[in-house]
Amino acid sequence: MIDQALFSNELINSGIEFITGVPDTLLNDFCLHIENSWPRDKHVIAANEGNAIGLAAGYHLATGTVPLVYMQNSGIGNTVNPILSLVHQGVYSIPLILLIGWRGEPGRNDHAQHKKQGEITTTLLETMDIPYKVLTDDTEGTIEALKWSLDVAKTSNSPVALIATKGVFEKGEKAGFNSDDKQLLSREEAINIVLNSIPDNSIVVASTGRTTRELFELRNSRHEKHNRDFLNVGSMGHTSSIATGIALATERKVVCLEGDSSAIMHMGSLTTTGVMKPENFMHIVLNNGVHESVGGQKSAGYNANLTEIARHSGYNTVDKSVITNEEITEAIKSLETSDGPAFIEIIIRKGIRKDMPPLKFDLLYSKKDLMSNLQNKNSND
Ligand SMILES: Cc1ncc(C[n+]2csc(CCOP(=O)(O)OP(=O)(O)O)c2C)c(N)n1
Repeated sequence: MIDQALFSNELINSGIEFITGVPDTLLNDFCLHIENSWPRDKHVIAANEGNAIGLAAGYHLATGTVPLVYMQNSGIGNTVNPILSLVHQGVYSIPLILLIGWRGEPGRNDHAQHKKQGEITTTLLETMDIPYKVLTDDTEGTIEALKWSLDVAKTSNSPVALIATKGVFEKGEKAGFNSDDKQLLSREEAINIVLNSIPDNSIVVASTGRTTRELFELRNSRHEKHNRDFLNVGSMGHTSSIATGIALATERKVVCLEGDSSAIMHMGSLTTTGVMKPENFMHIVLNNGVHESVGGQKSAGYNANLTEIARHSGYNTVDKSVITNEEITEAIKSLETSDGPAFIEIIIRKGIRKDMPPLKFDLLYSKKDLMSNLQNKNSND
């Protein structure tokens, strides 16, 4: 693994003065190092990867320097529009360095949601006319590739990518629970309380990362079936849209359980749900203020009043975020019969249970199981 301070110095010495992006597991240590060492106005953790391209383009317009945008390859999709219609050579021709974590790299075992994206990562870049180099665990090679990328970005006035394979920027160690937050519930405790408080046959849609993993484990430990859950293991930022789509087509209660970064990634969808007003829909955001599942980098969740945003988008709320078992139970009860969609923000503590097993399940089987449950009007599951 490269020394992050050395890499950061190389960036500064090469004239890169602005970094933005969405954190990724494979870039975990790089993201944390930059978060802790770069000035607050020179490193921005963006809501989504397209947001990061826009910020970087703006910074370039104001300074003429070449910004760096980091992301997991699953975020390339979010950048396609601003890359092709803003920074591409045929449009405003803006030089950027893209640092991309390569999940699902061919030949490496990874989860289903990363496989296709991993397979076509380089093809996608080629299709968008973005030259790239693949970084391996070799410090000298990485520094050389950085120099190459800057030269090419500057001479071509367009984006260039560095693709990081596993082990180049990743420490692999995850933070445990922070003892300062002891008065707050863990995500797992909060999910358990939600499951205790909603009707048994509610459909639960959970967001990518720890939330899906913990919901799955809780169903096992509670001896409950999985056929009422949709685990949105990929497609970050679209969980509440999936849940709203289900809610519009069923009379059952539909509960979306979502991390704050996931809710923020495409937060415009709140306004769509607010317009459609499904009365059987409850959106619960588990706000720890960080991107826990990829290393604990800050998210805007610590700064935003999600309850107010939801209220003004057309949701019914309890007017404030909730923290304790009693507050969560009370909030769910008071929004049980609601004349529109309901929204609850639970403030939870940072940190993860380190002995949580990896999520292993058959995606197609679980989809069929959920669909037959949803389409069986007599089902009590
Ligand atoms: C489009 C996209 N960008 C980035 C990622 C990588 N990623 C997976 S989980 C996650 C953080 C999720 O944070 P949050 O929703 O707050 O839940 P937490 O992990 O904190 O419980 C990120 C950035 C992704 N899967 N998809």
